[in-house]
Amino acid sequence: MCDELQVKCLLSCFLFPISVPCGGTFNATRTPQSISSPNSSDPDVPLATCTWVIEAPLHQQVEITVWAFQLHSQDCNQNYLEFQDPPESNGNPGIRFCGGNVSAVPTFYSSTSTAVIVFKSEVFSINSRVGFTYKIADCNREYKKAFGNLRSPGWPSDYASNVDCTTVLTAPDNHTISLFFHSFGIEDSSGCTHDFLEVRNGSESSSPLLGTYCGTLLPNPIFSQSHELYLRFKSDGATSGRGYEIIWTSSPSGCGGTLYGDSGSVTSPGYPGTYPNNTHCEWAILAPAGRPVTVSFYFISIDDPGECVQNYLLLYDGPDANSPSSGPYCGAVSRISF
Ligand SMILES: [Ca+2]
Repeated sequence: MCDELQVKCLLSCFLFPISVPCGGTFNATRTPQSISSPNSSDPDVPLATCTWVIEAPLHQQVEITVWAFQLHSQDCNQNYLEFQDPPESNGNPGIRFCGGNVSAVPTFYSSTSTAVIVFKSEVFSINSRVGFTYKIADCNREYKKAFGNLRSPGWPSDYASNVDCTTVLTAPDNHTISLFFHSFGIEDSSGCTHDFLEVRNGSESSSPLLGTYCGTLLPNPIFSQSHELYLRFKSDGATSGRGYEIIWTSSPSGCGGTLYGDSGSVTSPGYPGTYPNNTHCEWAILAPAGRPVTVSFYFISIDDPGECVQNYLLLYDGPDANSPSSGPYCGAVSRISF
């Protein structure tokens, strides 16, 4: 039998070292709320992981802004901050940061109404910590990454009246951006004066206009001339639509890049115009783990002398060009599936 003092000692001696209280599930609101990792000066506190699950209401997304980030070790396997985006990241690694440069961690927006933040560190101390704010994301956003998906506010529900949303895409410096419309339905009006999506080549409302879109016809893809694109979506007080779903990617070679998500679209550069000579595009299609990818072509027109040696399309069933391939394809074909 042990007395009360011994029980307390057993609890504090055995429970504290194996569990630093951190993580949990939190509901995002419109007001930003702050969370930071625990701070323990006890050198016996072992390797631990904090997992925060942040939930927004249905059809809303979570915005995470990191304001403190430090790791005492450069070992990125054991010390990192990771944003996960379930269910899209189901099984796939999330976006991971290590080292501890807070300015290198861009604002994170979840794709669905749930965001997961994982902080793994060999110790928790003032030299190894993370602090962030979370809230329901509003529709003004700046994405600093190489690829992603854009959906109109409220998607897959119809967009609301009187919204005015600005999105800036910033890809890595030497990249150009490809923007593919996958679904589109914005109230049609002459000159798109009621509701519209406008796209500009640059990061400002004054950057050169690439197009203003409304109606239900899928707009042609957009290929930027810089690593930045500016989008503004505006609706008036009456008549809504289902909005839009856009897949975007970027690469240093003018075409190609990573395409990520449940479904999407891709075209050759300049489509529906002809592709330029000496075009070489490589796309990587990345789906949530355990989900086989189906690729369907509704239009192929590749001009070649006949053997598909000079001009062709090849598909690789795997992560790189060492994977089993299908093709080469050339000529004119419509509606084939893999
Ligand atoms: Ca309208």
